[in-house]
Amino acid sequence: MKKEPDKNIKKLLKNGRTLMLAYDQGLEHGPSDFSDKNADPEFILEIAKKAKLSAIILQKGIAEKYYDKKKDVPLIIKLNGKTNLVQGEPISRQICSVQEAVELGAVAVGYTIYLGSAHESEMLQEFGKIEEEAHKNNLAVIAWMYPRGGSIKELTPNLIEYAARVGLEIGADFVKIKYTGNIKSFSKVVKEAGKCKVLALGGSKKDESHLLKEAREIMKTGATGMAIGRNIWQSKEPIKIAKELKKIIIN
Ligand code: FBP
Repeated sequence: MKKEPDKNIKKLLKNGRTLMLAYDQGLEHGPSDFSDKNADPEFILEIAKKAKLSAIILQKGIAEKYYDKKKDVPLIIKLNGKTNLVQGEPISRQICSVQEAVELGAVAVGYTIYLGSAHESEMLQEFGKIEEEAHKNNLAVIAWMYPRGGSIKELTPNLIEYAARVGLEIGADFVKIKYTGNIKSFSKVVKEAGKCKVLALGGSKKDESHLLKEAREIMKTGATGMAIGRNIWQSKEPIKIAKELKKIIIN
């Protein structure tokens, strides 16, 4: 039975494209990412609203206390997460239910899979259950596909292609994945993902002209957009850079 996540997928797209703002780094990296300003979730929600971004990605705690579905941009709830305090093979387990995401007003849920980790099978299995439940509830599903762990020696374009393909195989509507660094190889990533839409992630703060150049390249590959955080909200002028990115990605 094909359910109706399509309606919610459409809410994330304009001209078939999207620019999502990620703000789950407080869990993933801790306060080292933050300044006095951007440690405040209200500051981030304002950026998303003023730049009219496609969606905001939050963990449930921030959503519960700060997100207002009547005023804010569409919500994506990250269902798993971990700190960077634990060593060893990466694993990120579910810490929020699909039902909670529905109640918070989410249009989509996100889940990170560390492909290649010794714990890969646990994350794939958990994702499978989440994907089924989310789609039954008409939510879109975004897979953060991050090849990581002892068996991953180097994040090559072939590996990124593989990760994108896994996203299609396991039922994700979108995969969030690292840009390979050139149009030719990322076009292959997009091709492998088929009808699963490809979002490029941002990474740590980079020079803004380089970021915009990458965005232009990414959008030449058939990718659907970007889901980025620090490169917007760590900028001295977050709304300006968000609007510039939006112009390139969405028009
Ligand atoms: P950034 O654009 O700031 O890199 O955010 C994207 C993101 O996937 C976040 O959703 C997540 O918190 C973070 O990157 C994970 O980063 P890491 O690469 O350190 O695991």
